[in-house]
Amino acid sequence: MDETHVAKAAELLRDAEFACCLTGAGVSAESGVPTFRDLDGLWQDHRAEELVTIEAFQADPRRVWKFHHGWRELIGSVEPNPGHVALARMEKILPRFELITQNVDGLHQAAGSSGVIELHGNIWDTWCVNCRYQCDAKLQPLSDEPHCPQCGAWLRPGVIWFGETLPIDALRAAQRAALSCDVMLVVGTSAVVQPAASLPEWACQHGASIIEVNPESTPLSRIAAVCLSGPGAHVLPALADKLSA
Ligand code: BV8
Ligand code: ZN
Repeated sequence: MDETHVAKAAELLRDAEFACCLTGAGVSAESGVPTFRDLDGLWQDHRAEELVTIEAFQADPRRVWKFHHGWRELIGSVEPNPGHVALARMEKILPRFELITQNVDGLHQAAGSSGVIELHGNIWDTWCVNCRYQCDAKLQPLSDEPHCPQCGAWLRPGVIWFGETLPIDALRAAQRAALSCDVMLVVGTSAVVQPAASLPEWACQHGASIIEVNPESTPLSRIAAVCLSGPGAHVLPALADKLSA
């Protein structure tokens, strides 16, 4: 991690009236949550389209629930890492800081971030496919093949599957932030999944500086004012330390 790049990123964030942050699966990697597309990613032995789509659920709800129960069990056993904690610190250090995540693991909230904009839902939410029944699987453990206590239909995980539109309030809030921020910190995303991946482009087109935190380069690297090449759990605490110095 290049110290001059960290210093430049800290200066951009310090000078910003409004900074926002977009995170992807990479920010949770050091917590032990596999990323989607990296070599040990969840989808290497599954095709995403087979598991995280409404069609897959309608075709075989048991198989999709098996995947999501495993996903919940794994996420339930991990803790936020220093990268999540550093982002929660930035919310307190900077005048205005909004966090947008593609992740469904709830680890930003567990680390103390507030007002987190969850673009793809949350793995602990559970909805009925037929009526308005909802529940929080953290508070109310579910059977392997959960059905609605009110109408008997299947329950589903409260995550946004491929081919499903994002929660309109979350998407609007994220788009508003992208169009009005001075700086966007982009952490741990391969910038493949739309419409989330367009947010940094929108921010850049509206004059914001992009800071990318990722051990690899991505399609966003070309528009980044600063690329901090390294894991979020090391880079983000260094950045937060610089900001609070
Ligand atoms: C939509 C919830 C309108 C599930 C997820 C055909 C039909 C239908 C739609 C499409 C289509 N073709 C394209 C689309 C659009 C589609 C899409 O974008 N597809 C992609 C694959 C091309 N999008 C959608 O369907 C969205 N809805 O468009 O609605 C619509 C409706 C109908 C028809 C058309 C359009 C819905 C997308 C939401 C899908 N749900 N998650 C679940 O989680 O179980 S997406 C899933 O991918 C996760 O949320 C994840 O966060 C997200 C993005 O991935 P990343 O976070 O970037 O993770 P990834 O593994 O890819 O990268 C990790 C990065 O971290 C890497 O860069 C790595 O280098 C880095 N890293 C690794 N270690 C570290 C690190 N960085 C920092 N520190 C480290 N230690
Ligand atoms: Zn119901």
